[in-house]
Amino acid sequence: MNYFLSFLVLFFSFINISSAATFNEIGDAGELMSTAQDTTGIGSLNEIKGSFINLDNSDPDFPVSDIDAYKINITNTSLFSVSMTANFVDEFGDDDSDPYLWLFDSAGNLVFDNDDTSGSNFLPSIVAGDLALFDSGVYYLAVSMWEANPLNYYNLAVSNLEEGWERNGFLGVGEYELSLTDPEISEVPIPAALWLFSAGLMTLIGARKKVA
Ligand SMILES: [Ca+2]
Ligand SMILES: [Ca+2]
Ligand SMILES: [Ca+2]
Repeated sequence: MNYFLSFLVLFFSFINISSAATFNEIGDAGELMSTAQDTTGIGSLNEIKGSFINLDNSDPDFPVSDIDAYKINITNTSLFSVSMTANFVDEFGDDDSDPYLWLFDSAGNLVFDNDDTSGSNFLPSIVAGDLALFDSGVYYLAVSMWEANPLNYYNLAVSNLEEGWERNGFLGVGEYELSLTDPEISEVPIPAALWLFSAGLMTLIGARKKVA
């Protein structure tokens, strides 16, 4: 590995470790714990970009709205917050930007949900402090349309992400963005990053010694 290459490795491994990142939905994210998309990468995650599609076009009277789940790692629950922007239309082309946010713990159990930020803002949010009483670690963040609820939402039982959802037929199709504070990107391949960083550093030191 020459001096320039080792510098590049060092530079990019450092950039990867330190920079904030956007995760883009890959195809269509699943809606269960087992099919949620891992927000893989290195660094802190500050944005998730995705889209809602009509999952079943076969009967125009019964569109099936999208639900997307993402695996995230929250390092400081008291700082954690989410705000959402969305531009959804229903099956008639009318605005239907009324999504819902759900947060499930590492076992898939529902711990927090929000429909609307306010009476006039139908976009959901999680505000810093909402999760202050919860432990840091792996969570699943899911977005759905209003009134698509995880099973057992209206029962006394705790809803679990792996058990599925019930929908009421409201359709939203379009792009959305989730702006996050705090979460690290989950499933971080730290050993690989550290290896690259160390390899770059050692080569750099070796190159400097040779020069000296
Ligand atoms: Ca989707
Ligand atoms: Ca989906
Ligand atoms: Ca809403």
